[in-house]
Amino acid sequence: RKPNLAVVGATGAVGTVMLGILSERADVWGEIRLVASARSAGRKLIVRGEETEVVALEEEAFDGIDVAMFDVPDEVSARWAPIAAAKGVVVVDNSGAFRMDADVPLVVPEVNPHAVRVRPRGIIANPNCTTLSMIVAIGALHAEFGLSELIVSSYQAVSGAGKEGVDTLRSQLAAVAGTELGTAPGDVRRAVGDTGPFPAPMALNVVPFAGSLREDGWTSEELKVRNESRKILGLPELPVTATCVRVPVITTHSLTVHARFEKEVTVGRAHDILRSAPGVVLCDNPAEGEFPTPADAVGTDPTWVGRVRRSMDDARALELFVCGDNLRKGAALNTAQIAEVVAAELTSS
Ligand code: 11C
Repeated sequence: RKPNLAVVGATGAVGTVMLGILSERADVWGEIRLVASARSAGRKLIVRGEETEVVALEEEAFDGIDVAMFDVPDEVSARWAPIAAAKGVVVVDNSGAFRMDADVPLVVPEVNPHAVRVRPRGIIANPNCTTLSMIVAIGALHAEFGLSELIVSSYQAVSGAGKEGVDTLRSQLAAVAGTELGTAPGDVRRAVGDTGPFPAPMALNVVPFAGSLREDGWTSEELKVRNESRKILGLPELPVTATCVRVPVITTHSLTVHARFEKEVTVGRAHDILRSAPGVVLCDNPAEGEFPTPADAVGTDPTWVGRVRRSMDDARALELFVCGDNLRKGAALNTAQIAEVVAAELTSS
């Protein structure tokens, strides 16, 4: 029989994208049960073309379920994922609650699909969207050249901060549209007023801070990029430096990447690798104005890569620009891909 799936957090920003993805992809599921907070229970949502009633998150919601995807805040996953796992459900969790747990694999199916099989807690973690927006391309280059250092800067979309982030940018853009704001210190800040979930205005601005402040001036987001990249690539000592910046883009994270390798690199070979890597699209012809941008990549599945250059002072280093939809590959799509690997395993066993 086909395994039964629960989507926990079905009404949220990522959950909504998930229902679309489950409706588009090859259908490997028996029942799809939609689960959300008691407040959303009773709502009817469409998945696979069928109206489906949302049930409340309680222990019975996992009865008869084989695989559960969690797209909920960290504290909700921390509480409920172990409850589901204790009932024999394989949990694929998109929160930060378990990613660095040594007994929880952190999986990107194009990079480390084998890791899915070793899950002593019955939980598999999905990486943070910033890591996911670059790691498929980096993993492909690592397999060929052997990665020895990563230095990245992110250009993160406001939907990474959820619906509140999107609403904040939209209302700020409305406040500045058609004005001459952005020409005097503080004029944008005064005009937009409340900065919502961000520490500074997002309209007509870039903000060098995402997540929360941690030790020595690093942000949680920067530490996630470092720790998660190391775990996914299986390189626990890899030097990784990230600077995470929020930009006025609705959806699709971008990153500039300086990647240093064990072997000498050429742009031609890097192009060949990226062109043939599953999940990657090479878009690199700057003479014709061809490079990825969030406005073009949004709503698509692959990691888009362009502006590939060999570093001028280092024959072992590449510079790249990557874009990935933070709600699709950065969240819902990768979770769905992991769940499909589990479904194939359950179906064949
Ligand atoms: C952001 N990357 O753009 C974050 C959102 O660890 O899953 C996702 C946070 C996480 O703000």
